[in-house]
Amino acid sequence: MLNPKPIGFIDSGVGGLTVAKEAMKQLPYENIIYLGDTARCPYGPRPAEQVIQFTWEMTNFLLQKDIKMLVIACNTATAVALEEIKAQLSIPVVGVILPGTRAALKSTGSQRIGIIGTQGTIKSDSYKRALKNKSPQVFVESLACPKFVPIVESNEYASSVAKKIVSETLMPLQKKRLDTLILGCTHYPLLRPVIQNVMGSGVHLIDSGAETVGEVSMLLDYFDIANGPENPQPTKEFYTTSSPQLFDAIAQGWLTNYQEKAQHAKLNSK
Ligand code: I24
Ligand code: DGL
Repeated sequence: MLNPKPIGFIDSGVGGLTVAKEAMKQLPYENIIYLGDTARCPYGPRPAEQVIQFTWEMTNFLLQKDIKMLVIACNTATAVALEEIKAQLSIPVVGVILPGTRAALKSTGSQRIGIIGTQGTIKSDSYKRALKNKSPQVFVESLACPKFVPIVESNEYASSVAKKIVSETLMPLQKKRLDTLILGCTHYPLLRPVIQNVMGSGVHLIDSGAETVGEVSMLLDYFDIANGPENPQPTKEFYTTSSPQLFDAIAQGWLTNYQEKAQHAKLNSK
């Protein structure tokens, strides 16, 4: 049974396009709707209550578009809102945290895993709990990196400034003898070369977003709702809560063959 309904992706802004890009690559026949709350980005420094509220507003917007599955492509939103949203929806809901922890546990030999993310993600302790829940003996070191999102968003992610900030920030992880580090934030794949350089080649980096699409693919098969080659030209819709032009500029720079025009979304705050 095919299901031509779209898969919905929500994120605090444009960072979730790293997840959407991976989805377009791994699932080329799926119809996609992406909503980024660019007007209120970043979520990382915000209190959990507020992030939960905003994530519900985005979820309700996409439910009105009749999606078949919801991907919470933002680590900060997943960390605080996934359980509650999953419990209340009747469609499958996927977050970016569990798939990354699974990949990390598979990768680690020494049982010493690091996790980096926004303040909200690290404060929630969601990654650490998920790791310990699956593998109680594993050693986990978490670190909030509040300067990383601003480096990416100021387009400096390949500069010497990035190199300096990343190496200073990751200092506390250097002596921890980690062999695996989870990139627990949508923006960090852009800093991957710099992070790899700072951590050294002995540390395996896990891109939580890329891992998530593997889980989406598995669930589409499990529920028998995947699309195949009979849908050769899947639809892509993009919504943003701020300027569609600015959104398009970033999407063009990041996605291959981005030809769409983003639309403005108005979310209902209670
Ligand atoms: N990257 C991100 N956010 C930005 C940015 C960026 N500006 C330059 N680059 N701005 O996230 C956020 C604020 N905007 C968003 C649009 O609406 C208005 C407010 C990371 C994106 C990851 C896909 C650098 C940059 C780019 C193109 C592609 C990738 C990239 F310009 F990192
Ligand atoms: N999307 C967020 C995350 O993955 C990063 C940007 C933000 O702080 O909103 O945690």
